[in-house]
Amino acid sequence: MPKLRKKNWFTILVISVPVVWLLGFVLHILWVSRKIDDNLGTSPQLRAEEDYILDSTWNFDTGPNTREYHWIIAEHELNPDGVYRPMTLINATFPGPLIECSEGDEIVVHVQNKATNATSIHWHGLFQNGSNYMDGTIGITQCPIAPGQSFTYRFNVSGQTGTYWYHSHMAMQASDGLVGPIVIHPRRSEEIALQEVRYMEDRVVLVSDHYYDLSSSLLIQYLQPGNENDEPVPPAAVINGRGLRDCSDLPNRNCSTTDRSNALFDLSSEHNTRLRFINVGAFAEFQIQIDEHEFQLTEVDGVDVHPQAIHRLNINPAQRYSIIVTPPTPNKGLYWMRARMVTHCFAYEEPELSEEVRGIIRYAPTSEPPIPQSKDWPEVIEVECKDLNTSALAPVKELAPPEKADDLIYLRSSFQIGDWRLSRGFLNDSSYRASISHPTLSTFTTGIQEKSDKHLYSLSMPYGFNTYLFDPSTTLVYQTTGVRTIDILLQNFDDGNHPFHLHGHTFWILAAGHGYPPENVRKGEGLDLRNPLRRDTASLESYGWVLIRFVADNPGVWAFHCHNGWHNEAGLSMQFLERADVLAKRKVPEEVDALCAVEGIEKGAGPDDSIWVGKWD
Ligand SMILES: *[C@@H]1O[C@H](CO)[C@@H](O)[C@H](O)[C@H]1NC(C)=O
Ligand SMILES: *[C@@H]1O[C@H](CO)[C@@H](O)[C@H](O)[C@H]1NC(C)=O
Ligand SMILES: *[C@@H]1O[C@H](CO)[C@@H](O)[C@H](O)[C@H]1NC(C)=O
Ligand SMILES: *[C@@H]1O[C@H](CO)[C@@H](O)[C@H](O)[C@H]1NC(C)=O
Ligand SMILES: *[C@@H]1O[C@H](CO)[C@@H](O)[C@H](O)[C@H]1NC(C)=O
Ligand SMILES: *[C@@H]1O[C@H](CO)[C@@H](O)[C@H](O)[C@H]1NC(C)=O
Ligand SMILES: *[C@@H]1O[C@H](CO)[C@@H](O)[C@H](O)[C@H]1NC(C)=O
Ligand SMILES: [Cu+2]
Repeated sequence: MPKLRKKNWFTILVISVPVVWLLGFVLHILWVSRKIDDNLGTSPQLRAEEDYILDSTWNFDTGPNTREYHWIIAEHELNPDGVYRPMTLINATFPGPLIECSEGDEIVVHVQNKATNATSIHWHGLFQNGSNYMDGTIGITQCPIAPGQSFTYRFNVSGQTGTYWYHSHMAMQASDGLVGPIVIHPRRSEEIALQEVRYMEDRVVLVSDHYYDLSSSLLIQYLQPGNENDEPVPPAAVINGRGLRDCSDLPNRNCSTTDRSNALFDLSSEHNTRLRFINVGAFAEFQIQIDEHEFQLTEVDGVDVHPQAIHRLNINPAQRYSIIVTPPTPNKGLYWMRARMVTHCFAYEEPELSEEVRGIIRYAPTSEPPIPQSKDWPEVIEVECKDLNTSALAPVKELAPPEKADDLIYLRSSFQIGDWRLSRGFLNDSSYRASISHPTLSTFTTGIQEKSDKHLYSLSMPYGFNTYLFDPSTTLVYQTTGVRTIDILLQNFDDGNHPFHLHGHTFWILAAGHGYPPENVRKGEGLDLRNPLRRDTASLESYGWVLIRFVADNPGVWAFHCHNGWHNEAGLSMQFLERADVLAKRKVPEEVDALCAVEGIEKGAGPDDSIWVGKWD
């Protein structure tokens, strides 16, 4: 080996210093940028206004397309209205991303659960015809997605258009932030026919009650002995995930409103805008107004209706309404949108309560912070738990229900205080408890395919409650064979307002009232069947009743439940197992069944009654 001369050493040194320095610099930059990336991935944020504006260049007439999404579900601390609270979010953003698609499209959502509790996503209002196992309903169509697990929802959207949403169907997890909008576009020509007031811009507006504590801790308090159905009162509300609390009102909370503001809607001052309201909250009914604006109501739960001019919109949890807003003349530029919770239905005085949340409608950009000087509509605030009067709303696409129902199911909805002073929700004598590891769908299909026990179910039995496979005291399952038309007459024996939702269908609202249903209603006679309103979530008012009709033609198991999260968890839920003959021949895909075998699926489930009373057998 030749000996290095001194000069060479010197050269190496001179060259290597800047090289090492440069290398270090590059490594440093890489490290910093990786850190920034990590932060972008995990530091939670509020959804940007533009994310909820529908695509103005949407091509209505192509397709079908596949819309594919990757969602990471994880826990974060976020302060949507100033108050920090633990939340469970999709991709660290509140509320969840918009799914915008056309009728006929295939939706693929890869869900990766990085949270500490199990989850599931339900696609509210979607028919899932042929894909019942993608309905996302714990205890009914699937087992939860355990922490650390992934699951892919894959289904086609067909036979429906309009405004829908998605949410977790695991206990009350939706209320911790797992909610988001879905919009299904029809063909252009159909859209023009169905929406009778033209508009140029199109947006979604999510309204929601907003709690400061985790739903799991509120739920355990609500269900504990001695609580007579005192639903937790939400201290606040948000519009598109935003609110603005005065932190000095909340000395016991970690609150900061730096970078927080009311939801801001920059609307065109020339053209009409469609606003698709969705109540994604757990409990509160909202009354929505825009100062000095009248608007046209044009859609109810995905069903386009002839325009109705109103200036106040009442919306219950899970319901959707589209309104068309026309810019006023003269135009003041700035107006308040007010979303008020109907506090009459609240069980107690909540010291932290701020019942109204506001958004800002802005017609022209301003340099100053936008503070509207607009005036509220003058009438008094609602004093009863009453829904919007929908009897004047008529669907554009006329569809008369079958003239007579094959079956009438009359059910009494009530809260009863039973043993151990536990207050629970009942449909007649049944109070639902989700069987986390044995969803109805697989219990039925595997039961039928593995055992040929004739008594297991009776396919020759055209209809009735399946009390052979399911204990009706906790799992009330109405089973049908073939296609049947079913009337449900629900009567409310308490003072709450219950937005009842049927999965997999829209139903007709045939009649509604208060007190005892009249004889003709009980017999299903003398009803106006000429084009009654159809929707998927109907209000059962305080001491009221409602008669709905639907055609049980969608093979699967479909939940029918109160969409008030607290009431659903207290047991106000039953199921329809439709077309048992068709379903018996179908298999639940392996990847859906496989969810049940994973450890941790019960994490985050509502409390079992046995935690208070102990187990007796
Ligand atoms: C969510 O995050 C994943 C992983 O970073 C990414 O692939 C996906 O595009 C994000 N989705 C949305 C809707 O932001
Ligand atoms: C969706 O539609 C496509 C094309 O019609 C079909 O091949 C596929 O099986 C459907 N998927 C489901 C889940 O029904
Ligand atoms: C408030 O919450 C934020 C976010 O979790 C945290 O960074 C901050 O330290 C908290 N402040 C107080 C006073 O607890
Ligand atoms: C609802 O509206 C209909 C038609 O506009 C009207 O006949 C009816 O009296 C209203 N019902 C209530 C309870 O106000
Ligand atoms: C529910 O209870 C009412 C009152 O006892 C009864 O008339 C009705 O038939 C019951 N419904 C069912 C489906 O059993
Ligand atoms: C579901 O599909 C079946 C068979 O194609 C059809 O008869 C039925 O009307 C559909 N039901 C719904 C709710 O989409
Ligand atoms: C997870 O579920 C458990 C049990 O219900 C509950 O105590 C805990 O607070 C939940 N965690 C989150 C982040 O929701
Ligand atoms: Cu209810």
